[in-house]
Amino acid sequence: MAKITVLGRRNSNNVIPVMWTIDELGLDYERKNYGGTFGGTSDPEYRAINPNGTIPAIVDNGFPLYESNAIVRYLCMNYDNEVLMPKTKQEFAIADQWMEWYKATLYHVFHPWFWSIARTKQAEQDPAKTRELKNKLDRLLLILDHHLSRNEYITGNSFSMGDIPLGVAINRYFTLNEEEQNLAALRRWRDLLATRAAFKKHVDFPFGRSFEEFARLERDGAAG
Ligand SMILES: N[C@@H](CCC(=O)N[C@@H](CS)C(=O)NCC(=O)O)C(=O)O
Repeated sequence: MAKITVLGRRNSNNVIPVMWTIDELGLDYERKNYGGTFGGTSDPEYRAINPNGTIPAIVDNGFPLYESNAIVRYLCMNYDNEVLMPKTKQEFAIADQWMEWYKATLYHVFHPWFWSIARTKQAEQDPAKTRELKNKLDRLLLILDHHLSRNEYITGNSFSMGDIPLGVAINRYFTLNEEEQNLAALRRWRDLLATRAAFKKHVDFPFGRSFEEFARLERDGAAG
């Protein structure tokens, strides 16, 4: 089996799900640093692979692909090891539904909220705006919490690809909200995911809980 090339820095919210997936599937890979302080995403060679100039992208035996959720699904469909691929078409549809819900609904609130506290200098933060975003985010997360109060994992009893992209975002949520008392089912699920070796390797590392910490991590080369 040829080596898969992943293009993207290791601390990106959208690269991490791809790395987690590759590890669960036991695939041979190399990762090249692109994006953030590494740059490279405007190079013509990169744009030929991903004309959006965003990370991640992969090249699998000459086949280029971008959009992190699409990459996760492609890898599962192509290299299923009976861990990540949902067992039935309906379970696949549920996993897919939640992956889409993450990108199409949650991300539009999660990302500005995350940016407002973890990627904005302390002096430039707007606490009222952050609170408003957090309230919106928590209302959305109640929907996922309700689902997980009745299901051990996203598709039911088994871990699957559906747990991966959301698992990365929810881990960041709880890392930034250690005192959070609500969303108990969501926390239980995050803690369950955190026991997986691939989670420990690709998700559970400092991502920078503040702009200042992020800048320090970047300086120390933690992104690569
Ligand atoms: N919908 C895209 C979003 C990709 C995206 O926005 N990636 C961010 C990183 S999380 C990016 O490319 N940022 C610019 C950079 O890192 O240079 C996906 O899921 O792959």
